[in-house]
Amino acid sequence: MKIAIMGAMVEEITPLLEALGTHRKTEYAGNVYYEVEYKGLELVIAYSKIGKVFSTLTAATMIEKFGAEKLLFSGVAGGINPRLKIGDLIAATSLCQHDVDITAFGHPDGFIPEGKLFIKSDDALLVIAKEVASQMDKNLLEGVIATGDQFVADLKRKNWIADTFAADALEMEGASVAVVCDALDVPFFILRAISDTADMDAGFNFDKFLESSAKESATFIIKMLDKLAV
Ligand code: 4EZ
Repeated sequence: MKIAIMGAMVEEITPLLEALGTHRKTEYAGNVYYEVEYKGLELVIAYSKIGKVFSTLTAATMIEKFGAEKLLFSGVAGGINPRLKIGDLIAATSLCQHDVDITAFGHPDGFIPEGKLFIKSDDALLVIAKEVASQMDKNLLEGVIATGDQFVADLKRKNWIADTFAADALEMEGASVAVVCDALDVPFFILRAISDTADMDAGFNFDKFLESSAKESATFIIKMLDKLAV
């Protein structure tokens, strides 16, 4: 089984590479892809760079060039749901693009004709995540993740995204990865640990908690690999 694990920033994949050991490096299309064998699983790991465009390229490359049959995303996010504190984990049940706006033509926010407003994550991977959470005695919130090409550090924008999409967290890559995986029929799972709460302190908190929250997410992903390996 070949599994892709991606992040957006180098900080999001470094704890994975450190834990998983020696890897083969391939440079392709402006990114570095690391191939590792772990407990009989063939893994391809990469960070895309930030945002929907770069994450689309990386997800598609992992599937089309490297042959990934499942895709796991590990990273950090801004929390919306008040139950999410910094360091807490959220697994996306579905994802949407909060910055898509062709409402001038009567379409709802986030909707593109012939696309889907919300893309659902793979149920089997969510089941595995719940098993891992209970084994680790960790809280794992499941909910909607809203994606857009904006670092949200503004209460008005955050509340608009919360109200419009009933979103629990927001970030900049999940929905674009979901579009790729959905189109190519690859089961996917998007995990994020909260680094900030998308308010006026977001920039400061993001810098402060990026590393520790990225590690929370990566540690959880490795436990999921342990389950996928058996
Ligand atoms: C994007 N990622 C942040 C990239 C920040 C700084 C150089 C996650 C994220 C996020 N995205 C954490 N907090 C966020 C927020 N408040 N808004 C958007 O996936 C790059």
